[in-house]
Amino acid sequence: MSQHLDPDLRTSDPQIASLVDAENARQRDSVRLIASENYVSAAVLEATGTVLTNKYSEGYPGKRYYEGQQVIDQVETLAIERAKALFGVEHANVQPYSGSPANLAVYLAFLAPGDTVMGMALPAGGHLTHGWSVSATGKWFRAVQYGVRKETGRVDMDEVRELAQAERPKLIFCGGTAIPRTIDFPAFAEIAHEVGAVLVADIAHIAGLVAGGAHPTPVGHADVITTTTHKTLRGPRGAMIMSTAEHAKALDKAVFPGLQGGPHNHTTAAIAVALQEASTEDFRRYAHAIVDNARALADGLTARGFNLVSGGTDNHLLLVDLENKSIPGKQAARALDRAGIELNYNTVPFDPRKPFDPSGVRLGTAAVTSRGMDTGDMDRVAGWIDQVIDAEKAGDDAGVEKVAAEVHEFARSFPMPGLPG
Ligand code: DSN
Repeated sequence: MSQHLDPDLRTSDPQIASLVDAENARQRDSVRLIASENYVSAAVLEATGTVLTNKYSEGYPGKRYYEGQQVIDQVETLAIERAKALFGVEHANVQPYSGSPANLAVYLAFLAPGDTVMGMALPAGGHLTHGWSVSATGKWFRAVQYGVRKETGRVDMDEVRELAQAERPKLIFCGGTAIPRTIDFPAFAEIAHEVGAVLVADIAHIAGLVAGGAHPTPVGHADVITTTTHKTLRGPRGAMIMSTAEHAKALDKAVFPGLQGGPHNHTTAAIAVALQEASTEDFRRYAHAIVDNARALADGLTARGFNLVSGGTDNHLLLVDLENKSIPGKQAARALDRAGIELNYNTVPFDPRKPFDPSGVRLGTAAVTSRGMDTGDMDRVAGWIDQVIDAEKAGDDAGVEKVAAEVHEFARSFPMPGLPG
């Protein structure tokens, strides 16, 4: 196709171009507190939008099923080596399309249908793929689930041990999607070894904190580590599986040809870029700032009468039980979105309400920290959250709109990674 027949996006598809512009502006003008989201750097964004998307490369570096891998092999090898160096692991597979396929590949590597898996229950903070009933992992495997203590909101390691000893799972998952506290990897490893299970640490949410030294590492404790690359790690949407050398072959075979076809090479390149960024001193400071911001937001909300599951946070994530505020999570989340404060409604442990209309909201500080917001800003955000919820309860739309105007002006004053200017 010659150049004049190959127009840019704005010329070729103005509708999509203007929607991309609108999303740029929306992300720039809001306070984004969704705990699993972030802003990638301009370099990560650029690597994602490259001609590497044109290439098929089923297989692994040096052993592919298509020719023309002179460049792709180098890209994937760089990503693998950077993952190994950053996390200090013996093996890394950078091909999983996202977190769920990464976890499914682990099942394929170690379990046969009907085998027992143990994971944290979804309503307690686990992930669908840790054996929750509606997921393939809960339908095709025999899943047993642990939770948190009602009084503390923290994982009950006694329950984990008792369940593991009674049910003898082959695979134990630790980690999840709504855990505001440090994961005790050595304690999980001890239990897994007692019952002869493979321990999988799903660090999707905290990978950036682990890389930056702001959360203890599972390396040396977990046999297998899975993670997405786009949450606190600040990479493109993708995933990785890391392990000891012992499990390398089984995991690689499970990803390809077991579960997936060709890897998304443009994503692999962007993962490599993100891993290099995550190995810098700047990133270490960023990881610690995420936790400082989460603590400041927790303090600001607690001071305004909000009830935090487990009483606070050790990481990037806060789970707020709104029952004492007499507003359901979904109504609160929607009102906050109208005010430019973006988060998600979320089940809280022992939630009396249904998952589609639960009692809580989940917040995280990775994205706002990427914008350069600090602990003082977090107190301001806590104040706005309080005002919006009061206004929403009073049916005061003007009150919500007043906060929206302040939030948009505030958000716009911080540069947005990935956007020029
Ligand atoms: N959807 C992700 C999250 O928000 O935590 C988990 O898959």
